[in-house]
Amino acid sequence: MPDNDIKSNNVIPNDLSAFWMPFSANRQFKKQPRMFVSAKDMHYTTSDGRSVLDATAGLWCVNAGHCRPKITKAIQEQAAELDYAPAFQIGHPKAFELANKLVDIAPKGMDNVFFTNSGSESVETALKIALAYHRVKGDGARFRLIGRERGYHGVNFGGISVGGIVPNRKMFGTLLTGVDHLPHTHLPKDNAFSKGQPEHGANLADELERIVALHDASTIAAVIVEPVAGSTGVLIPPKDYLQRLRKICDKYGILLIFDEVITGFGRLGTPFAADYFGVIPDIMVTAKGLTNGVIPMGAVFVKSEIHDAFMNGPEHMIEFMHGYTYSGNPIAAACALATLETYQDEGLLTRGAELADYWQQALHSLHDAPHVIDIRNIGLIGAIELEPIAGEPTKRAFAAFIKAFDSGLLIRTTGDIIALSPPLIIEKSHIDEIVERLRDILNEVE
Ligand code: PXG
Repeated sequence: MPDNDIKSNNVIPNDLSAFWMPFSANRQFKKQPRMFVSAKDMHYTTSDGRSVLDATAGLWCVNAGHCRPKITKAIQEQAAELDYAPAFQIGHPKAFELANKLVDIAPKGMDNVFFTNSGSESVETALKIALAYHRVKGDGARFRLIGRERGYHGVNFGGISVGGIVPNRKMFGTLLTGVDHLPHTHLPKDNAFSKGQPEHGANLADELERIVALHDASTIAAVIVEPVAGSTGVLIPPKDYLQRLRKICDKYGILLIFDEVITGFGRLGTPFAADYFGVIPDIMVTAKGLTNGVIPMGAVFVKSEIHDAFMNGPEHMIEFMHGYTYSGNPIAAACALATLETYQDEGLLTRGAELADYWQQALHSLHDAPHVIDIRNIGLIGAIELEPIAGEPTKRAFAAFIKAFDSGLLIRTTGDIIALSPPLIIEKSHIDEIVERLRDILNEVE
């Protein structure tokens, strides 16, 4: 049997060669494919008919669980009623309704919403709003953007420039100029096995003072950070870190952007991480959970002062030269509205708070499992960091991922870190199952 000729299941194509898969080990995958063919609530079904417990909400996005009836119905009905409407100079009601509903659940003062189609596009949009805002205010010398080491802000040029993941940056030339980075806050020596926010590292926010001293505040437009860094292995902000960052930004007139693509829509047990930490950014980047991951859509929230600063000049003129063919797309908007309704009906935006203690205890019970060098958690996010195999980084965690998949558990790995972010409908029995399976897997991997 050729390598790519998968088991006789007529829903699977025989030839896997044409599709160049994103962020995947293509050759390994095509030799040993893993496919999902259906999903319901907490579980996927594989092409060979096995049930897989979803401990990652897809890719941190299926917060309400899979194939939820209201969402499915809303998409079906919208597709039959108004499939597409031009996004520029013409509207349709659901995009406005959605923006209003989002503002209702957003942190106070974030009164305007710009729609995109992904987290990456939301990031680019936020960076452009920040630069243009200073310019419309007559402060156009503020062109610098400050990101953070180990930050992930999607894959477009602005996002990889302010991001801090070396392999995502090094292939792609000069990137944006005028970018600098804060240090990351991962301090395993001081903070290993912290429950919730770590004690040490708030002082790392003061590095912004050093960056300001180097470049001068008058050249800095914005700082962008993930409140909790997800992709690089769940880096939880030390106590008081975000508060200090907010204060320094205020002191120098620098906009603070929170990238809430992962933390938005209930992941921490509050609607947004801004609510959890009590730190309100000027711009908030979202996607993923906005539509339960079902239809691609992102949303950038801005404070009304920022939006209003653009609303000048002749009224027939376009105020902000930016937007996408699919900004506020009718089917995406209908999907997001039904998602918000599902969150509301089931209290999902705050459900994480009820389960966070149980989740924490369950995860930390793995502290004595083989290879484990750190466990971190906040809300319904968790990470288990493994000791890398000497000279072969990522191999152990990838082996754990494959073993988990084969044994009916979906986890995510990044480097040698297992990241967990289950749908917010998770029950305690699922949490127990995740932890039990992980223990078995860690016992088995080399
Ligand atoms: N910002 C953050 C904070 C993200 O986590 C993006 C932007 C980009 O979103 P899009 O929709 O363009 O992919 C993300 C995406 C993982 C993982 O397992 C994380 C993401 C995507 C895929 C996998 O860590 N985050």
